[in-house]
Amino acid sequence: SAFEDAPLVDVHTHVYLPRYADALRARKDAPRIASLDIGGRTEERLLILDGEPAAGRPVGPQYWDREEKLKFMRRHNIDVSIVSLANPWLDFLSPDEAIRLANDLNVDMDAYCAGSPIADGLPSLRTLYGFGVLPLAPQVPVSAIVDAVRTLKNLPNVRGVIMGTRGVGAGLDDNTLEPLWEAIQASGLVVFIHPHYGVDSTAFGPRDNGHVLPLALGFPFETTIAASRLILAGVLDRYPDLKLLLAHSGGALPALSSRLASCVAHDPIVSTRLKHDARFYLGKLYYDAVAYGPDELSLAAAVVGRAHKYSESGGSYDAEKASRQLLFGTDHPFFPPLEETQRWRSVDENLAAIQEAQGLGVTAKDEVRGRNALRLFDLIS
Ligand code: 5CU
Repeated sequence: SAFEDAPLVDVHTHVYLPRYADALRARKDAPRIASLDIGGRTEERLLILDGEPAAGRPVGPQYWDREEKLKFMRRHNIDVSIVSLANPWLDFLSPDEAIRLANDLNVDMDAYCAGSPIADGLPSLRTLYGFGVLPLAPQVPVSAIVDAVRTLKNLPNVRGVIMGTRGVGAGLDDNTLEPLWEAIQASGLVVFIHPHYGVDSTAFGPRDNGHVLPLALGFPFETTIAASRLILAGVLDRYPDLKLLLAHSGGALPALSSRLASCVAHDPIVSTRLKHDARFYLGKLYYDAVAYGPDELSLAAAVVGRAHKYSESGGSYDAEKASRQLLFGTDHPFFPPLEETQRWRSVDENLAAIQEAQGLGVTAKDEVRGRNALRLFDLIS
């Protein structure tokens, strides 16, 4: 696509860097990449989710090979991708392993991006930038995690960090993580908050529904809970310049924000804790546009645009803000089409959602497709 007109930037696109794929291959328990006998042929299979069928899912070069990522981008006219390590990151490692592997993977991610071609039409940009990872695993001292944040400053192609929702075991609202939020805010790095565990799978019952319920509902509910806990802990009051990007358009948070605010207002323990109405904080967050439908994306835009009304000092609906904090994403290489097609249905659904969303003008849609990301990741001013 012509970059000057409407760049297309993918902020939700994953890789299992080769070093990480090797770490998964070396494991006997999930999360792992296993070589299994599938119908008489040995195939590599990905086993990462709780309660995953024993045969897992096919995994191949599209998960680790940079050329495959670039091919996918060319096929869908994506100009720039901000690539992140896929789940479950380093959650399952010992503290020493997590610290060592985070450091190595961040260097790998910088090199993975540095080796990518210049973006078509804008010679100052590469096609690939990356999110780093932090050694967020049980028992890792917060000082080591803060050190990892500082080290990212030396990696010019790393523009943010991806993290799950467990922190060092007690979630992202754990008081222990306070110095981490301070360091991340000071660094200006974007934090991509992404699910992995879903919710208690017994809630989904015994029927075999494949991966539908954990991915369609479990993943977004996990993100909804993590973001709500951050709000309720006052993290966004103490660190108002944090740039938090929520996966899958914030899950159910936009739909539940007024209920959340009302529950806060009616709760004797929490009602005086926050500086603002809970809905205000939704306007401080960024959301990928991985919603798969225009009505769901419109809802997120409307809630973000209205958030300012709920500031302590009041405000009005801000149509420009409504679009400013949404950013196109694909979730590649997950959600591949079941049959070989030129374009991926999951990509086209997310592009159509932006195109058809209510309340966003033509310029705003172009911002969501790419310019918001270029600004957020400090790639243009
Ligand atoms: O399909 C899946 O399992 C996933 C996953 O694990 N991570 C992700 O980002 N999207 C889909």
